[in-house]
Amino acid sequence: MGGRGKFITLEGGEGCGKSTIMERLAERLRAAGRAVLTCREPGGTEIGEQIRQVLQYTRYRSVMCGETELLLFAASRAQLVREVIEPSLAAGRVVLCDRFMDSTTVYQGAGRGLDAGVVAAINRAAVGSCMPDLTVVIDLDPRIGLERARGRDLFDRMENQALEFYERVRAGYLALAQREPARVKVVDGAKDLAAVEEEVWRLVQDVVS
Ligand code: T5A
Repeated sequence: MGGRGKFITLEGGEGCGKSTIMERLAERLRAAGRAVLTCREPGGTEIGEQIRQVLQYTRYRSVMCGETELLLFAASRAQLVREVIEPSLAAGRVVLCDRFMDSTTVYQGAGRGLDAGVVAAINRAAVGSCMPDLTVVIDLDPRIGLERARGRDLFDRMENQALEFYERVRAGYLALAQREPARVKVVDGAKDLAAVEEEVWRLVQDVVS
């Protein structure tokens, strides 16, 4: 296939259904004849997976400052963009990414309260011109999301926060969608899985067709 591919990111709070929806989207796109690459953040490269370990590892949880956390997420992303995402887009693939720069805007900015201008500058340095063509935010009450995510292999650093933290994250995503309505679309994650999948599929089709 000729031409640059499309870059689609999935965002939302814990347990909103991003990973499940991403796998279903990938299957549907492949069935429609598209070459698809899926990836997740933090991680997705050997370096990124090592950074993920540092971010996730409980021993560091109490001592890691917000600035370190911000830079580690950005470092993982910088590597993923250059090593995986850009080459895949150049090869014409549809790239689906479970979390991307908006997670940093929302978790480190709105959630942790780091300076929005600093977070935006770090994000820009990490992604360069590699902006998503579409970002789908799966919006869900964090109490439902955390309940769904319970029992999974938890990403400990973030999942032991107080409920107010996740409320700020949710509000951060909704504010982002208001600021960038052309790129960022919100889907109601409280609907059943099939309904959420259909809604996201419609948005994706608008971008890939
Ligand atoms: N982070 C990440 C930052 O702080 N800054 C950053 O820059 C980045 C990139 C990542 C953590 O790191 C933080 C954010 C996170 O705290 P993670 O391990 O990747 O952690 O965890 P999450 O991305 O939060 O992934 P989760 O697995 O928790 O959530 P998903 O992927 O949204 O949910 P999913 O698909 O696994 O579904 C959870 C369960 O719910 C069911 C599924 O079947 C599954 O059992 N489900 C539904 N049930 C009913 N109705 C629906 N509509 C459902 N959708 C899914």
